[in-house]
Amino acid sequence: MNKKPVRIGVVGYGFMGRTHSNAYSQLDHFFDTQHIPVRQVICGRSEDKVKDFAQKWGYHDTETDWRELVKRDDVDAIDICTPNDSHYDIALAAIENGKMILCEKPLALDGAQGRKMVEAIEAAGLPNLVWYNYRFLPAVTLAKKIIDSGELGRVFHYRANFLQDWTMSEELPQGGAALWRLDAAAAGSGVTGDLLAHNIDCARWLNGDIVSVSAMTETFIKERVHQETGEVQPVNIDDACAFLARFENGSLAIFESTRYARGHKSYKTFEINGQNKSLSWDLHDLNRLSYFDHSVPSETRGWSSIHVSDGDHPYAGNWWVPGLCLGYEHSFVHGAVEFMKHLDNPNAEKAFPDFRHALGTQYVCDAVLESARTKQWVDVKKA
Ligand code: SOE
Repeated sequence: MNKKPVRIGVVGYGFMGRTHSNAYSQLDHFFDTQHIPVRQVICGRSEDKVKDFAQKWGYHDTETDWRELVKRDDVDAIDICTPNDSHYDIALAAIENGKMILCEKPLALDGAQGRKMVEAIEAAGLPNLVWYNYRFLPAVTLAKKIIDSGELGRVFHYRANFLQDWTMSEELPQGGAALWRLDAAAAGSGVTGDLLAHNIDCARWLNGDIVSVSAMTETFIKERVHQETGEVQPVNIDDACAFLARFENGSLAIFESTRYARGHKSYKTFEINGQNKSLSWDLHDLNRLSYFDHSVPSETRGWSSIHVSDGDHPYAGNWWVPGLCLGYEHSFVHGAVEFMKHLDNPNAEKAFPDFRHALGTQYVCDAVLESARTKQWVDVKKA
């Protein structure tokens, strides 16, 4: 097959720079898309680190300034893997230079920024994706297939958690490398934009739009030393957030996220309860989807556990032989695959969140934070 290279310029060589680079390096070995990613340029501020990264991950070239990267003629798409406060500026400059964009989640600091990004990229007609990766795990994609078939019947409930415990120490600084997620200026918000945004993306994909929310948030540790300035500064992120929500389809939801759930590293879950069937999933057992079918005779009825690793399960057949497991990193490969498939066939329905879908998620996050502030139910804007 005559492959069409998509030359990618990645901004950021941290955690996400690695997950995306790994995805680009694996894709063509396991999937047969016509478009294939090429690791063209890696961009980051430290010349030494960016050179090391390029060598390790097979990039053709390096840049130390994203403003130069977005202008390059040998780059077709910009992949934004930097802290949230830079997504807007990099995206707008990339759009001005006619580049496609793959942007880390959340789309922006807030809905106001996100809306401008959507308007600009749609006016330019450039393909775009936001890396909400968990929907590309085979078990989550299988849940989507089952829900879309209508088998669940009327949906009554949706519940989701994302629990961590890594910020419980008062000694942990905020801000700067690796800790920018604790600094509201860089992150926009705490667990709402960082963790609940993942759950909201999956929920809206699986169960439709969320129309209103009622939330509470808490900042347990009120001051921390800023890693860059050395000064003690107020902490302005939400350490924990829980909210109730109503979906457009009439179902009710409860979402919870925290970085203070001792013992939980990344416990991400969802459960959906329909009239006929229920499904539930959690990230710590990511290859399994739990399935309850009320039509089974009562003697043998119960929750069954589907190991989503067979040849005809989503994505699984492209990898190893049936029964062998996939992991976190594969979700990024699958996200990149869906983007390449979209370039192959732009008129087919997209299986990935684009900027507009991610704006809808951002609007839910904004409504959640507003509700926590005002102690009122808040209606969610339509993206
Ligand atoms: C935070 O700890 C974090 O790394 C998020 O930023 C990611 O989006 C999530 O997938 C895992 O947790």
